[in-house]
Amino acid sequence: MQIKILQNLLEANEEKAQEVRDFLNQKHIFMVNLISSPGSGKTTLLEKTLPILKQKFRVAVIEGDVETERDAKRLDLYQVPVSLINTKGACHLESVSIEKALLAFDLDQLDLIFVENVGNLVCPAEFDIGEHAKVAMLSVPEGDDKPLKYPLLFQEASLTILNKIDLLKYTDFDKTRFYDDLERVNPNLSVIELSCKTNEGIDAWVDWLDKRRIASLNRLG
Ligand SMILES: Nc1nc2c(ncn2[C@@H]2O[C@H](COP(=O)(O)OP(=O)(O)O)[C@@H](O)[C@H]2O)c(=O)[nH]1
Ligand SMILES: [Mg+2]
Repeated sequence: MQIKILQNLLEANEEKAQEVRDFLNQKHIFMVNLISSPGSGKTTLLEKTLPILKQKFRVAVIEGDVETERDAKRLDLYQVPVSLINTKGACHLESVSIEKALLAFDLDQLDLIFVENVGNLVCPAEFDIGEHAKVAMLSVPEGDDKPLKYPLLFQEASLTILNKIDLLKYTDFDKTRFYDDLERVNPNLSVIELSCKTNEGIDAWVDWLDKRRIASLNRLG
């Protein structure tokens, strides 16, 4: 019985997610779902990239947080539209809340939307929110074993960002093991090594977004 209910929930979420994606496609908006553990650097990455991206695209952010407006306030400083979803305990965002959050934006004035999902490597991987790409972020201090421990996220993602590479020299993070495990979980996954501290990898990330957005628009014809 419980299994059936969960299945119905997932199906309803996927239906709504497809509606959200169709709607975004009509508006030619590319949406990225940024997923990681709490503290990996999602908000910091947005703080680093918004000033660059704002020069090329009309950008907005949907900020998912269990509680507080803290991250939304951090991003508000960059003068882009920010829509906050407080999940009040839920460990992920769902497509129905994304649909509501989109109402806060003038969608005829946007090219790109980032969703900062709730910090968690498990639940957000299971829920399609109508995004065009999931980006899995992992930071060096979390350890190199995460792709094998949380395979679904790395299978669902179009890109992995390995953040905080400035800390590599202070940890026993084994890059060889990390890449070997990632290859086992998803051999097609691209990886960008990045540091929000030194800015290494930021250009590659902006470039990836640019190319991926164009590819998504071209698919629409
Ligand atoms: N050393 C280092 N610290 C980072 C880097 N990126 C983020 N941080 C720090 O990690 C902490 C958590 O970052 P935050 O963006 O709030 O993580 P979030 O919970 O994923 O949004 C903050 O103290 C950041 O300054 C990085 O590349 N290197
Ligand atoms: Mg954050």
